[in-house]
Amino acid sequence: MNPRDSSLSPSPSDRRLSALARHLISPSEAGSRGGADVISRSLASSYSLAGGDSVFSHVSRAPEDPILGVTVAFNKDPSPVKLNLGVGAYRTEEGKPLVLNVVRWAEQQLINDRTRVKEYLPIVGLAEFNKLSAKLIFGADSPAILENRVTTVQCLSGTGSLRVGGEFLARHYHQHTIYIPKPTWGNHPKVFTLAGLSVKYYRYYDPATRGLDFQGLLEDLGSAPLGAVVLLHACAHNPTGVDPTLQQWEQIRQLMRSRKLLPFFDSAYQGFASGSLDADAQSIRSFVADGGECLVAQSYAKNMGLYGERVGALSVVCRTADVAGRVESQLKLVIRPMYSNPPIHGASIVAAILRDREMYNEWTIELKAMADRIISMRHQLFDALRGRGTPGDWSHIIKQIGMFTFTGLNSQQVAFMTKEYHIYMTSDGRISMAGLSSRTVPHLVDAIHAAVARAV
Ligand code: PLA
Repeated sequence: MNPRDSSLSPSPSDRRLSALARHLISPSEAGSRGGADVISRSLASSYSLAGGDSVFSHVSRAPEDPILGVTVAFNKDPSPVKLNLGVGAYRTEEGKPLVLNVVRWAEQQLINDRTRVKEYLPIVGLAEFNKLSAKLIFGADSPAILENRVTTVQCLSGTGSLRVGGEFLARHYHQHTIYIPKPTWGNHPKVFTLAGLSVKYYRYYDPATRGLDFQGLLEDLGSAPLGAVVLLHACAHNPTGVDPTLQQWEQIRQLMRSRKLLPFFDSAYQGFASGSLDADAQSIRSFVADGGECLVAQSYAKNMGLYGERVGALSVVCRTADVAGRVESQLKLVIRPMYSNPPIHGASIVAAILRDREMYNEWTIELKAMADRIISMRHQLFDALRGRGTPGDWSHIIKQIGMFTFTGLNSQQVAFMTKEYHIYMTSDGRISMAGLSSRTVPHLVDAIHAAVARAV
C-alpha cells in the first residue's frame, strides 16, 4: 500500500486538518450543511492534491556534477581504503584538509578586533581587498594599476568572477562568442552559456603527445572572428596540466593582439603551479605590459585554502582610467541583482594577509610547501609506476604542471578503479595530485597497474 495514499488511510496531517475544520465551524452551521465533514473533506482533498500530485512532479532527476559528484559518491562508500582524487582540494600527507597557519593568524586578528562590524560591503566588495588583489596578480609596479586603468571587483571566488565577467561581456561587448580550450574545466561552458555568451572551442591538448597542440591552437585562434573573447588558463591548465612555454605565450599574445581577440584569463592556481606567485602570473603580466585590454578572474580557493569562503576577484584592464570607471559602474549593475554584494569574512582574511609583510611572507612559505608536496607526489607516483613496470610512458606525470595529472586513463579504466579499488576521480582520467600522499601512492599504483593490464 502506498503510505501517501490518503484515500485509503488519512495521514496525520489530514487528521489534523479535519480536527481544525471541526473546531472552526459552529454547531449550527454544522447542523444545517453537514458542516465539519464537508469542509474537512474539501481541505483534505486540496491537501492531498498538493501533496500527492506535486506541481513539480514533471521534474526529472538531474545527474550529479561531473566533478563535485565524485565527492558525493566517495562519501557514500564505506570502504576504509577509499581515496578521493576527484575535486582539486589540497590534502596533507595525512590526507587531511589544511587550514593555513597564516589564515588562522589572520582570523584571530579579525576576531580580536572589536571595532569590526558585519555591515554590508559595497556592491564591489572590500576596497582594500580589491586593490591588493590587483597588485598580487598584475604586480605592484604594473603600469595599468599606476595609471588607474584597472577596475577590480570582489566576487564569489573564481566561478563568480567568471560569471560576472561573462555577463558584463554579454551586455556590453560587441562580440558574443567566447573560445575556450578543448578540454577545459567542465564548468566553463556552463558558466559562459548561462552568462549569455556563445561558446566555441579552440584546440589545446594533443592526446597523442600528451602535450600542447600548439599548431592547432594557433590555427583556431587565427581563424576566430575578429574581436572574439578567448578564455586562457593563466597557469596550471585544468584538467590537462599542460601550459604553454613563455615563448609560446608570446606567440599567442601577438596573434591575439593582431586579431583583436579579447583575453579573459582564469587564474585559479596562482602560486600552485610553480610555488611562485610572480612566475605563475607571468602570462597575464605579458598581456598587460603591451597596454592592451583584458579580463582576469582570480580565486583564493586553492592558493590560500579558502575554498568554502568563496573569495575571488574580477579585474578588467582598460585603455584609460575613464573607461575603467564606467566599466565598474556597469559591473555593479550586473552584481546587484545577482547577489547584491559579496561576503565580508574571506575578503577580510585575504586583505589582512596581503597588507602585512610578515603575514605575506608566511603565506608564500606555506604556499610553496603545498606546491612542493604536489610536485613531490608527481615524482613518487612516476617512480612507483616505473618500478612496478606498468606498461606505458608515464613521463607526462612529471611534466604536467599544477594540481592535476591528466593520466590518459579512459572512462572504463576509471570506472574499474573506482569499483575494484575505491579510488575516486573524474571520468576523463584526471587525478588530483593534491589528494595523494606517500601512504596512498602504492594503492593508486596497484589500481592503475590493474586497470592498464586489464585493457591490454
Ligand atoms: N577555474 C578553474 C580552472 C578551476 O579549476 C576552478 C576550480 C575554478 C575556476 C573555480 O574555483 P572557485 O570558484 O572555487 O574559486 N576547480 C576545482 C573545483 C578545483 C571545482 O570544480 O569547483 C576542480 O576540481 O576542478
